[in-house]
Amino acid sequence: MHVDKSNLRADFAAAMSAMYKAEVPLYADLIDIVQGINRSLIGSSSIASSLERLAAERHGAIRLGTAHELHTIGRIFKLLDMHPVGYYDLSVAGLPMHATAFRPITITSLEKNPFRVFTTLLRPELLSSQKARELSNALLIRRNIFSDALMRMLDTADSQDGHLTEDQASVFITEALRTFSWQPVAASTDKEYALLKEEHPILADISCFKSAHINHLTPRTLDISLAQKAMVDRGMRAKDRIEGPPARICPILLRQTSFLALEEQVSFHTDADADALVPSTHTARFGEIEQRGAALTPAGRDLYDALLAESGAKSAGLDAAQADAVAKRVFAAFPDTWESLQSQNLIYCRYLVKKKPDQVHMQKSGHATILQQLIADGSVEAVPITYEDFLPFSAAGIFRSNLSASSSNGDLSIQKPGPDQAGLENALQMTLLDIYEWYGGVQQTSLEAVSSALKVNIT
Ligand code: OOG
Ligand code: NI
Repeated sequence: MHVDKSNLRADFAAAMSAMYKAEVPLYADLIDIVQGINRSLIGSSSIASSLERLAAERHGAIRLGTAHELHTIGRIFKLLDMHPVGYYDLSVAGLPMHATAFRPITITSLEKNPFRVFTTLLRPELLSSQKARELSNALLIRRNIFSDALMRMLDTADSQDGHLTEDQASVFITEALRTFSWQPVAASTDKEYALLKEEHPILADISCFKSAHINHLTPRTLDISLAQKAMVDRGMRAKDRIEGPPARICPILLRQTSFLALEEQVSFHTDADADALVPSTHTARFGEIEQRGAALTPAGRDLYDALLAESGAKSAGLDAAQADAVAKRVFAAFPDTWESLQSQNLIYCRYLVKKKPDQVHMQKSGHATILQQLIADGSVEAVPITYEDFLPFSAAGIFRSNLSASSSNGDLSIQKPGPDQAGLENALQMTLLDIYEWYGGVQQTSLEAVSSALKVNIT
């Protein structure tokens, strides 16, 4: 008997969550806070989601160093029915990296378990320092973050049409988790670590360890402002601004905030004595929470990006509270009722038939399209589609907030910033799904169902 991939993903995500709770106890506190808030808000939230889905909902993040690592991670996630969606160019924020997110891509699979992993790949060609580039490359080609047993399971799955039996699945989960676990002995010497960290802390985090440690797991909250307050009340050191759009009546895209990375014990090899280890610390892993809203169409996203840029420009030099006030004022230009967001084509929706329409009424189409009439007379309901992806500037803000806790001086000089989606796809040996095609497809399928149920053409 083969294991269902969504069940495998749910088991994998639960095992990862248990591992991370043991590794980073702060994460267990985050889960507590978020679940308390979600239980109290579930009835009143305007974004449709079941409490079961919310309780299980997480995303994680890993940072990889080589094409081989990314390709193999792609094979692991494929067994979990997680596919690469979207391209994120982090060089726009001065980071020598690009990313994609692995996640389920059918509504049924997402409903069963929406686990996703933001996966970053180093772009060594963007590093200005040749010395750092060579050292990081030497460390990366030497390491192997996948166990032999894991590689055997991936081959077994390939020979079984991409499936595993129950016994194989449990070996697979145990072995795959090692790749994401924290390894207390570094792969590099203390000097190599110091050199790379001086160049950029992220470079040291990617290159000096024996695993691709998961660097955070993020629960989804229905109200991030409430959750952030609860966390500060419990004494956690939160980032001073929430990334993404300001608080609104109708949530859109993604709002995220994080908690500073912890200092963790790690030992390094030394040049002096091959057998000796020196104890030290590394800061990389942190807590993060997020609130998800409606997915934006390209028109909605253009408006969002323009307003984000405007509020960024207007808040230069201001403190966090002042910058939040500026963003709130600037974002007043973004419509904030579900009706206006839908009718102005700013969000994606799933359309559902609610009752049989009044035919006579439908013939008299004034300005409104047939779809808008059907919505207006209550025959069709427009349900906003939740944004299942990430935001490059928000991701960069999360990266940065965790760098500031480190001793290094912050900005890295990178060469020729600019996207290289083909480079990421070549490394992965898979094509990335375009986010707009995905949301557009979900919306279109629902329109086709309405059309055939009501015998009208609204596609
Ligand atoms: C990834 C940061 C991005 C998000 O939620 O946008 C991210 C990282 O720090 O490796 O997780
Ligand atoms: Ni994250």
